[in-house]
Amino acid sequence: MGKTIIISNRLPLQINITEKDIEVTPSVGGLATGLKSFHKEGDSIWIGWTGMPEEEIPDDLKGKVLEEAKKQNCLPVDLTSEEIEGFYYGFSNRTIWPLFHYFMEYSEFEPEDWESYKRVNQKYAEAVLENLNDDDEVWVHDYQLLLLPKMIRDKKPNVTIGFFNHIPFPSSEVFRTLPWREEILEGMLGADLIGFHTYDYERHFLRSVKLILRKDSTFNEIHLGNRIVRVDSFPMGIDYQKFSDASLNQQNQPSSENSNFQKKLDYHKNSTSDAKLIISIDRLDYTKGIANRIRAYGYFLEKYPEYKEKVRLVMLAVPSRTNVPQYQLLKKEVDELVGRINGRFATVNWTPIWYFFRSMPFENLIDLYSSSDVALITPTRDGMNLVAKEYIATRTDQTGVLILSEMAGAAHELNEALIINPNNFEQIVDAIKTALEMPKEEQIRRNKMLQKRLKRYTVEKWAKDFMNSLREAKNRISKIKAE
Ligand code: GDG
Repeated sequence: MGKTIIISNRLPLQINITEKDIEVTPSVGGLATGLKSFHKEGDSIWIGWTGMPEEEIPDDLKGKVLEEAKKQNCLPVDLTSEEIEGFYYGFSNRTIWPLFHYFMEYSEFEPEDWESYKRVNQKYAEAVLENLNDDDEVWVHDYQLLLLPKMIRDKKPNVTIGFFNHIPFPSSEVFRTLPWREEILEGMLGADLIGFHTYDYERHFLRSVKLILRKDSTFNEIHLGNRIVRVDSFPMGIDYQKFSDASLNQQNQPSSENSNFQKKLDYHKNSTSDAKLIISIDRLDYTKGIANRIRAYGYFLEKYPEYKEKVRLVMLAVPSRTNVPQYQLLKKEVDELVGRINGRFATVNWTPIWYFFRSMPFENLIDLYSSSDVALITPTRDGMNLVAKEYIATRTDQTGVLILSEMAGAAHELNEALIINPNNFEQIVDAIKTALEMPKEEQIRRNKMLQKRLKRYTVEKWAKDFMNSLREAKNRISKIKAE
């Protein structure tokens, strides 16, 4: 067996150009955090974009970028500003992302963006084909590269290809509105195995294939002439040990980080008040339900005034896709909402919301997870949501309460959390109260079960399961062909 080639839009590293040199930092986001552990251990190369427009990398630093990427077994695909606009901000994030998260009114159908999406998928395909041996296995990731499996298959009919979709696959009634729906489905069907986080996404996909391509499936398999495509669900886990170890280490040695954030958190921890901490962590994205979460928190303070000065919401919103108008509008809305609630409820000794619009070092994230009493996670749609799982893993003393939206893929596995409908304010408000008042024994009882499950189904197991299923699917096809 050869190597595994992982392909995703972004590499797990981010290149920034400083004065006359380059700076390499890890990239933030669910896919990168999750797959990094798999990549580190195995014999794999990772193909993707560095996050910098090609024109902005000076010629004399191009070699250095390649060299730095290679140190981490990564191969950069260069994208021009024009490609980033059409393929990434355009078709990926103004068409597919909103549509697949049921924000149909945000979804734009621009033929030029579609053309760019096809061209850039072809560019990734060429990068793969240049590095591909016949016995290699190819693992394509996510909604930016839906056409890639077929593009590779057309050139290498026998190669093993897996595809995993990290975001929801919407109901066929939503998916069918896409003008390029046939090409997208055919692109995905170039894989031998197509994986989703949940059974629902898998059913939606199979139903779309039946409705749009008129292809039936039997026992999750679609027969396409001389090929069979298997479709299955693989709920992504986390590197459990990494999060629980980091949390234990943090508790033993106070952080030396002297950031504004750290000072604030230390202040909160050391303050004599018994104020409880609720955390909220996401990329600033309209699918994460951030604005409604703040509104619900405001409503909570109004409905239960006895909680004034007794609770604090620490909100970390990581900047994301800042070129897309909806994200700019959301930023404005969140700024205003935070201002309004702080303006209305704050006292001399107390600010109800601490809001950070930036990304934070891993250690701060761990500190935030482990020093809070409640995690409030209320996406209106979310493929999985790893933050919910990471929160549970850092609770080494098994206290803490997770409030989680039923619209997150993770809700299917985390039944012991307080599960809410993110559109039901009253329910969120009551869940906040229940969480703040939950007896320690009950918190421990719930978290014990959650931790047991998350410890067992880690990201490593997820990747192994996917790859084993891919091999099984491929072997079965070869056997059928031989018979
Ligand atoms: C997509 C899907 C699916 C966040 N802020 C910081 C930071 N993070 C890390 C978290 C976590 C990751 O980013 C976020 O993952 P999520 O899963 O919550 O969300 P998306 O980025 O939307 O991911 C999602 C995922 O793909 C995987 O398939 O679950 O549904 O939308 O790991 O820890 N990390 C650091 N600083 C931060 O400020 N270091």
